[in-house]
Amino acid sequence: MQDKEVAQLLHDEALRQEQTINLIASENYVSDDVLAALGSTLTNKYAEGYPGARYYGGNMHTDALERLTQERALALFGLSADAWAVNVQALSGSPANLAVYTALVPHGAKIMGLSLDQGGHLTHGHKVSITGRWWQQVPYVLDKETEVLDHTAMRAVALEEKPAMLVAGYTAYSRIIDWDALRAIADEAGALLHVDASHIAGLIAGGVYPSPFGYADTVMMTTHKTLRGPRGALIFTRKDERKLHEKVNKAVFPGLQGGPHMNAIAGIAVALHEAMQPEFKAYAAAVVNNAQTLAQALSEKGWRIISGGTDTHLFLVDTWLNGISGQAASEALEREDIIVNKNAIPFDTRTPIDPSGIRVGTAAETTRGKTTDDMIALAKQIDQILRSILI
Ligand code: DSN
Repeated sequence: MQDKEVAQLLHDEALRQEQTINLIASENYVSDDVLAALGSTLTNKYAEGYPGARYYGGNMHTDALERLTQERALALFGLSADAWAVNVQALSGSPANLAVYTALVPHGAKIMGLSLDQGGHLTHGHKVSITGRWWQQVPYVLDKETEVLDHTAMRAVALEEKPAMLVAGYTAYSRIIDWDALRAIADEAGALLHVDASHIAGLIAGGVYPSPFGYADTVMMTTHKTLRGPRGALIFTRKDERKLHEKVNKAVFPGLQGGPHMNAIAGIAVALHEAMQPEFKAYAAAVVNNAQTLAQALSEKGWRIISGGTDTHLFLVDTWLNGISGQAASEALEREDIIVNKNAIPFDTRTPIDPSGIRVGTAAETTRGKTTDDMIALAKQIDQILRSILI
């Protein structure tokens, strides 16, 4: 690379990634093939529109690529093109959720989403997100005792508020979601069911987490978390007489975006192909096994795990119970090259900038070949680091 300054920064970041233990639940390491697709000449190409209907010439190869990506996305989740459509152009998760609401929820109508401090996401209608200004969030919360979804309370909120859309799928929730129960609540309230499967996408693809496709009207997922692709998003829409998929396509382009990032779409296609291989099933199972082992080992050392454990790639630790804020915990771990993020825990009494816990995820380290033995050693190391700042 001619640009020495940028080359140095790229080198430094590569080294940082190599030399640290990455427990950030939303990150992963892509393959060299995904990186090659991202760094390809496709970044030079404008492809506004959809395959066969572009606004620029020279799109014969991007048309084929986008169609291939769509076919792979449907195939990975066992969906037929008659029943489901998929849009592969959204730039990432937040714009993808925005596109779904823009398409399907009238301006000012109600979106029922899990509160941010309980494990939801900003774009599930939080007031600091545009989704909380253009639509009205009706929040739901977890059961205070068990720290899992409380379907009875959810149903009561849904029937009282009659939201236009129920949003399920979270950023800091470690348990199996009962899609059937959520579909029933949405139906009773007359709401659409939108699933944000960003965190669990790879687990669903790998067959270790229940699929929401039999229940949802729309499923959005980012491609760079457990799915292990480049940054991007897929929006799956049920195809029926409601024509939801046509509305979603129009919301993505021309509603919210111009030209799609075709190099990222190529990277997504590669990642989807990788996720169809038998090794990916083994990977997904190992991710969950590692998370469960790490959570159990930390619990045995006296750290409270929210909801008592995990069924996924992630879990929350209540560090404040042992006298350490989430900020102090994440800083202490980073000094020893273990990277996590501070995170609110359900019913947190502290602020989002210095909450009561940390979020821990195993997708990235499992990609690097870490085993359950490594998780037990890691729990010991984390425990020692955190206890060292107590004295
Ligand atoms: N930033 C993502 C996460 O860490 O979960 C969600 O947008």
